[in-house]
Amino acid sequence: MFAQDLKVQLNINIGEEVKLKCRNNTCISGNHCRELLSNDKKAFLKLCDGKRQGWNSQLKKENRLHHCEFYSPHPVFYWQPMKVEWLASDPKVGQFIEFASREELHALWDHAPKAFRSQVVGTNKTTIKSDVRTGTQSWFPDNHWITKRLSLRIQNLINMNYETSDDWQIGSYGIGGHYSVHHDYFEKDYAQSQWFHKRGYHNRLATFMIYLADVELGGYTAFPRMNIFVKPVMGNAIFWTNLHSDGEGQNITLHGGCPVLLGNKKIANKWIYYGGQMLRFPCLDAFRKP
Ligand SMILES: O=C(O)CCC(=O)C(=O)O
Repeated sequence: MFAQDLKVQLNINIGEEVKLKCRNNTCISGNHCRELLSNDKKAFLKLCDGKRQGWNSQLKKENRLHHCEFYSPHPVFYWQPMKVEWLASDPKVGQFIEFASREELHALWDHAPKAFRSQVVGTNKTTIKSDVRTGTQSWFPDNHWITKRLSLRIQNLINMNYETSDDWQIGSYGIGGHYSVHHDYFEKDYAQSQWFHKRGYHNRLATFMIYLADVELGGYTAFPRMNIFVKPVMGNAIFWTNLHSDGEGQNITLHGGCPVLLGNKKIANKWIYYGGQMLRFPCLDAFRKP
């Protein structure tokens, strides 16, 4: 079965809901309010079926990057380099293979707060009910050995300070569960009115997402404006940057979670903020070239 068929059968309205959140192009709901081009919706669903579009002038040339390497950007990876598949360079998108062990994934899932709520989006301090996301989630702070351990690994891997980050967001989707296309960064007006901006966090610079389980069918993470889809594989993680070096949102990072066709999708998200990275990235463009 393809994502398109499931969309019809389960009456999933991927992408449409996002429009409802915009009134006269004015944002009324955080980051989930960009007008979607029908091309984005089409490309998203195609990627959800595991098919890429042909490369065209709309898709940035430099994003055709694709290569794999053993990556040891910090001495902790000296004996065991991380396997990485680079998918795009600007913004940087990479998939880390076997980022976490099964024991660590079970620990993260088992110790996460169980107060799962359905259909909510936001940060750990601001949560709003939404119809663009059909799944459950909870927030898990960095005060537990497992969250601290994984956050430190991320910090060493992508050279970003995790002290200015959201708590871990642990999410799960059943059959038909999906997350319509959206950006992880917040619209300027919304960001500026929020606690994280006032504390100097600014906006979400990077997303680091771990897949906690395999999904039998569907559930890809798809980026329609970069022609990228990633299959959820237990223990793997994806990482991308959401902002330009001046802190403006990278609109080509539009992405979403495709409908799960068979199985259960479990993910853990860590969003790292722009504020707090200045000592690591005096000029935020200075990402290591793969
Ligand atoms: O489920 C996915 O693959 C994407 C999730 C996502 O985009 C998010 O949680 O912000």
